[in-house]
Amino acid sequence: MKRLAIAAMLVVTLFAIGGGLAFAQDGHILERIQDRGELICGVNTVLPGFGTQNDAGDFEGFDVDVCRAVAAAILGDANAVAFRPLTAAERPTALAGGEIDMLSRNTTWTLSRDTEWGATFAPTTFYDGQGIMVKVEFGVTNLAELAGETVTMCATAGTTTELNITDQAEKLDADWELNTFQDFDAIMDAYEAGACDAFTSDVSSLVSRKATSADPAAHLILPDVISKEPLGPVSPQSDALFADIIRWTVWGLFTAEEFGIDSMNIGDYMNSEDPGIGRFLGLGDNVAGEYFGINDEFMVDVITQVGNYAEIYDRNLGPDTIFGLERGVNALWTDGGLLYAPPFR
Ligand SMILES: N[C@@H](CCC(=O)N[C@@H](CS)C(=O)NCC(=O)O)C(=O)O
Repeated sequence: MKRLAIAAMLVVTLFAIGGGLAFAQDGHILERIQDRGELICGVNTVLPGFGTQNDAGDFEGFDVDVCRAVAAAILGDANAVAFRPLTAAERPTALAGGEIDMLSRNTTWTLSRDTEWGATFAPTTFYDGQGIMVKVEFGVTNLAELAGETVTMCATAGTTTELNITDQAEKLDADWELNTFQDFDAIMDAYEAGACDAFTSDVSSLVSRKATSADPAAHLILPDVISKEPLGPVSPQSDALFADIIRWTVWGLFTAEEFGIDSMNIGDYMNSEDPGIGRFLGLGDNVAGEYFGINDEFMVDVITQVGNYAEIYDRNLGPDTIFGLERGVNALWTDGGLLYAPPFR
């Protein structure tokens, strides 16, 4: 009798562990991407440098390339992506409703989003902060001066931007009226037309909008940064395996840069005798992608087709683009920045 009870308890325990493992892994999103032969990625289309659609209708930008990297990792094809344009406010429902597999759209990692959105945030791909832009003719050169003015401030609805600026106005006891818009283009139009004295957003997007405006020299981004905006890809919390794939693909982009492996020289590394590189690229007997149920050489596809982190950054945002963004804190940890990946082993 006693033995039977113990056996029953053992069965229940094993079942619970098995069930737990199955839940922790899941994999339904990976399966659906593999069946469909395409990754559905939610993106911005009005943020040059991060997410836009060019005249030929192709999507491009830093966040868009992160979608392509994940498609290359899973499907071996960086072009196997269906891009789904989303406004800021549409993000949580698109993610929760399964309309998209993942989101790569200048999205800030916060506690409430990590929980209430039912989301899993991948490692930060771009460390940003919130800034404020004014017209030079407005005559204000920093936040303290702006605090003394009566200001109509404009921001995108459904963003951390509107929450942070509300905090800031309260802290500074400033007479600022906040107008929010669903559409980012509408803010820029209102600001250009003089309906907004100041335009607040992530600094990277202010740089983007200033550089692509009719007269960039007419605008000033104030030197004050009022928040931390760690931006990165997001996937549904229900699928830890898929989240792991995104996570390790992002870390793979950092690691490739750290090893000095890029889309041009990767051929030189395909017979590397360095065990760390062999493991990273999944060469020979090394298991890499198999841990997730994808190709062992998944990082070879990512690097060959999309490049390493530095290539993605330089192509979309770097000194040779109109945005001319320095790497700053977005440099590798070995260069004094914040990008740091755990070991591929
Ligand atoms: N990083 C912030 C802001 C994201 C955001 O959507 N920002 C605006 C301005 S940078 C934007 O991209 N708007 C475009 C749109 O909503 O279509 C967040 O995650 O809430």
